[in-house]
Amino acid sequence: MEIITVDTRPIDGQKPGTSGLRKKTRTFMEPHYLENFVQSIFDGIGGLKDKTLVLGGDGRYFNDRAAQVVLRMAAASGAAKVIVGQNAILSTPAASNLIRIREAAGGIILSASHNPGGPGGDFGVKFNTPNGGPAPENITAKIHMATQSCIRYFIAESQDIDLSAPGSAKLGEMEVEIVDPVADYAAMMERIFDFDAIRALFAGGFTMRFDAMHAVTGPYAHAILEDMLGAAKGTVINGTPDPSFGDGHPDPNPIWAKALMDEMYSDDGPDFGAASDGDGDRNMIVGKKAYVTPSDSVAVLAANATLVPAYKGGLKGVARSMPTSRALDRVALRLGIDCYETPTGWKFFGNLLDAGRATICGEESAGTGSDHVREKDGLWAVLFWLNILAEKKTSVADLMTAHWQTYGRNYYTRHDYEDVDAKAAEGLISDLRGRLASLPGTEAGGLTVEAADEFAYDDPVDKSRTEGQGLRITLSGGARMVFRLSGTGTAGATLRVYLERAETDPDKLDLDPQEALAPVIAAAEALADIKARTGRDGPDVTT
Ligand code: VG1
Ligand code: CO
Repeated sequence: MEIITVDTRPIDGQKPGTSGLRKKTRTFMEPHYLENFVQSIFDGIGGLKDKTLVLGGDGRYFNDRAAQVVLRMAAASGAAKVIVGQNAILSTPAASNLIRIREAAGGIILSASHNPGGPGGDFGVKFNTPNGGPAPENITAKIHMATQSCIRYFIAESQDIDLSAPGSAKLGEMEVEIVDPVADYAAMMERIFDFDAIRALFAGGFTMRFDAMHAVTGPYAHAILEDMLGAAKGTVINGTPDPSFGDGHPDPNPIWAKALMDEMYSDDGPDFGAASDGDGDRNMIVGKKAYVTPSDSVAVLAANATLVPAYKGGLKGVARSMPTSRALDRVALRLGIDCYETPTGWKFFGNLLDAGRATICGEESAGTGSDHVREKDGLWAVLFWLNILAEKKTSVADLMTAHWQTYGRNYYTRHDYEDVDAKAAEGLISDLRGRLASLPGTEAGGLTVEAADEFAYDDPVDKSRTEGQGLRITLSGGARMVFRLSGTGTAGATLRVYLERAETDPDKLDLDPQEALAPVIAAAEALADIKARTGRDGPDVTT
């Protein structure tokens, strides 16, 4: 095997965002683009010599080509071994699990997650550390620094490695171990949940639809839900990963999973519906005519955790990202455990999970997970719900009603303004930021501002501080709004406006969220002048 040193030049903008580096697929396919970034990962972590790496991706367009490049570069950098999913496929939580159980030095996940794929779509690369979690800020900063001085990369000259079947191959000195992407993950799920109880649920006639959205969870869901748990064939739809995700948008929310929503809201729909995203770390939960907002979902999981074998001893603590609703805080208060508030992005939960301070974590963006891996985990959340329903023998709608009666309800919605002119979006944020200090005591849309600040996070474990994590404004009546710009987009800017209001009146727990939140929505418009600044009449996506 010959190792070639390729001269290159630093490429601007290779700065990992909320979750890895995401760019247009055609950008990643430009000469040296992928190679520069991969070399910078290796350099940023102090080289690969004699290390073991995990490699896989969500199967999107260019996944297969990029995987061969990473293999050749890992061999050239002296890695001892790369453990790669068959056909270079691994869901994000499955990759996290493999890194942990194989004690690898880290992993590379080829995915732009919920972003559309295909030649005209997006591609992404993220690096996970030995704990199985997304690289924290201090490491992504080192990787970014390495991209700025990247003037050469190393790559082995070789034929493609055949990844189509489990087995072992050699690339020079380096071993390539090709593994079934599903097996270890499915075994872990079986250890966490009461599969017998869920099997009995399905055997009793319980019906379900799982929409894999043509993305990575198809093989996992077929194997676990249909083969292991006995759900009827056809429970899993869109279950064959497609490089272009069926030309869809693999983001499990009521807009992009509309076909599933329509089925769940029809009169003869199934008892339970769920969906996952491109790389399998997000989940959408919907009962018969009962959509569960992700912020409520994580609260329900925490409140009922002891019904699940792996959590029967109780939770050490819980954590949510700052824009996630405070429904989880209510549950934590009652359980007498800590509830941590972190910046957006799973990397901020890693220290809390490693230190045993939190067991369950969640984000409003349909991400939920626990200390079983160090990523959010879509199918895990779905199985958690099934385990609860099997134990409680109740419907999703009734479970939600009972939950709100006990804890109160945090009405919640997120309004996204996508592909907004970047200057206009930044102008909106910086102008509002400038006015934060003067807002308390003033009126907005009939509500009074109680507090306003820009969120900064002091990590209680490693004491690092992360600033600039979103503008938050609390208002009278338990209302809150948060403004931040997305860190995962690849075109223009996406403005996210998160709106919330607490309700404890038992007669007012059954309203439509958009109506219940109308005063908060009006206050947000009054404070930030969203329509005029974005030039939009309303949000592109409402979740
Ligand atoms: C979004 C979500 C965030 C999530 C991130 C990665 O980030 O808001 O909660 O952790 O995507 O999820 P942003 O910066 O666009 O708001 V995934 O499933 O796309 O890796
Ligand atoms: Co994802």
